[in-house]
Parts: sequence; structure tokens; C-alpha cells
Amino acid sequence: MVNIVLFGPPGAGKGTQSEYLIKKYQLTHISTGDLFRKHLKEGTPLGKLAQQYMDEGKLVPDQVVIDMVDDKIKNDGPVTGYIFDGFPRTVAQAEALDKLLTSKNTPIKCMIALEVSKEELVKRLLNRGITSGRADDQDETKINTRIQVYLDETLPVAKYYEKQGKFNPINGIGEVNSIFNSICSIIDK
Ligand code: B4P
Repeated sequence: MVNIVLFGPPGAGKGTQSEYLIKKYQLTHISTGDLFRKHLKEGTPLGKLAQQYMDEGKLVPDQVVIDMVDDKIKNDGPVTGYIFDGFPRTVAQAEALDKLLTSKNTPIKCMIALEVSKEELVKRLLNRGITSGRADDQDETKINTRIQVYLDETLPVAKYYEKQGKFNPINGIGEVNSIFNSICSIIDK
């Protein structure tokens, strides 16, 4: 079983690369952003709670995120591995994930961090905002908040995995295919 964490700021290409990785390695996708958007669409209490935070570009409280992931993993049947996309976003989430996977005897193999400049992130997200309908992609102030939240609250997660010898930074600017190949070479090591 191969478990991978795909890490990076908003707009770094996590969702984009996940699609290719799922196909190649038959992984089960856990995107906390997608799960929240699904709840939102279905009008669940969890979706309504998450919306307040997402619309402002802030993080949903840790315990809410952790419980949702816990529930998803516990209810999944047998899987060949997970790709965690946009999770963990805080050290508390990373610790909770380790605990959960240790109890299943299946640790994280590696964390891959996509590195992209702030100018490129803003450009990509505004561009996606034209078609996505996502409120958090349409307003440059909200995008800047998301990037700042990433720097303040999420970046320490990189150190967490670095200490475990699992941190692998890669350049997230360039052709989607060549970034994909760089990711595969890390997974296949
Ligand atoms: P997410 O859904 O995770 O959204 P995201 O950070 O914007 O990344 P995404 O994966 O969608 O974008 P991608 O980089 O692939 O989170 C949304 C919100 O949910 C958060 O702000 C937060 O409120 C909440 N949330 C989610 N998880 C949470 C957690 N764990 N804890 C607390 N709160 C949480 O792609 C962006 C764009 O770039 C796309 O348009 C794509 O086409 C383009 N692109 C990708 N690769 C490219 C390349 N190589 N070149 C050019 N463009 C590229």
C-alpha cells in the first residue's frame, strides 16, 4: 500500500496532478477541498459550516477536517493506497493523520511539495475563477488571504515531514506532464 501526501499552496497543481496519479497508481483520492464542496452542494450541516471559512479563504477548524477524513477512511473498503490532496494543512492535522494510519499499519511513504511563485498562483486561480464558479477563486483579496494562511499555518507541515525524511520539494511551474514525471520518479524511488 502506497500513501502519498501532495502538498503545496492554493493553485500549485495538487488537484491537477492527483488526477494523473490516481490513474497510474490506482490510488484513492482524499481531497478535503472536494469533500467540503460535496457537502456544500448537498446542503449538509458540515457543508454549511465549511462554507463560511472557505468563502473567506480561511482554514476549516482542525477537528472538523480530521473527523471528516477519519470517517471517510474508516468507511472505505480495502484500498491499494491513498493520495492526500490539500490535507494535512496544519501540524495538528498531520499528527492526526499519522495516528490514523499507524492504527491501520500503513504509513505515509512520501510527501511531495509543489513549489510555485506567488505571481503564478494568483494568475492560475483568477483564471480558474472565470469558469469554476468558486467564490474563493474570483477575488484577488481572498486569494491573497489563502496564500497568507498557507504561509502562516500550512508551511510548518513541510518541516514536520522533513523531520521524518519524507519531504520532497519539486518545481511546480512548467508542463503538467513534466511535473507529473518528476512526481513519479519520487514515488518510484
Ligand atoms: P482546495 O480545494 O484544496 O483548493 P486549492 O488549494 O485551490 O487547490 P486545488 O487542488 O484545487 O488547485 P490546483 O492547485 O490543482 O481548498 C479550498 C478551501 O477548502 C481552502 O481554502 C480551505 O478553506 C478549505 N480546506 C480544504 N482542505 C482543508 C484542510 N485540510 N484544512 C482546513 N481547511 C481546508 O489547481 C489550480 C489551477 O492551476 C487550476 O486551474 C489548474 O488548471 C491550474 N494548473 C495546475 N497545474 C498547472 C501547471 N503546471 N501550469 C499551469 N496551470 C496549472
